[in-house]
Amino acid sequence: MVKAVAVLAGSDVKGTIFFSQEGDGPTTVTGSISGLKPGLHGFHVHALGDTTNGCMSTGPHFNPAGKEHGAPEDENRHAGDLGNVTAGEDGVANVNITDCQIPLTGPHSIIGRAVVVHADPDDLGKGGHELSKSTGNAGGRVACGIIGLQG
Ligand SMILES: *[C@@H]1O[C@H](CO)[C@@H](O)[C@H](O)[C@H]1NC(C)=O
Ligand SMILES: CC(=O)N[C@H]1CO[C@H](CO)[C@@H](O)[C@@H]1O
Ligand SMILES: [Cu+2]
Ligand SMILES: [Zn+2]
Repeated sequence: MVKAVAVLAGSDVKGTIFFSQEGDGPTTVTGSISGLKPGLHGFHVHALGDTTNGCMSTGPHFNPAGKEHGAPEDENRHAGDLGNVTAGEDGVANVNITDCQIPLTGPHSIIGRAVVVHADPDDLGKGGHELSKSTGNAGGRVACGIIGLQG
């Protein structure tokens, strides 16, 4: 079992996201994020674990296969496309996602990359906006954290 964690930090938004993967199986993503506006928020793995310029320097969605932006269940999606998380009226989103494209080992490992939560919903590539096919038009990056190995 390989485990990893990302501590999300933003000006109002905070959270902790845990990752675990057994062998070559899917990766489970759990945790919670607080301080969000109620509703849907785009939630992705971005390519770089670089926060020298805050969440802006984490690069685009992690996309080792060179695909378009999409929904987690789509064939044509970035590996980092985890859809959105839903915050309740209290601003808290509980995360519980299982995904096969974000391994914690091997050439496409997400260790050292970043988790980003956005201000707005991810349209999952279907919004018809010029940004739909690259970012899901999910708006600003309200918090991010670098994915690091956990013992
Ligand atoms: C996540 O969801 C699965 C399947 O619904 C459930 O078995 C598991 O307990 C949940 N984990 C957390 C941390 O909520
Ligand atoms: C409205 C919408 O886009 N909902 C999606 C948010 O993300 C979750 C997790 O991927 C999907 O299940 C929803 O369909
Ligand atoms: Cu993103
Ligand atoms: Zn994407």
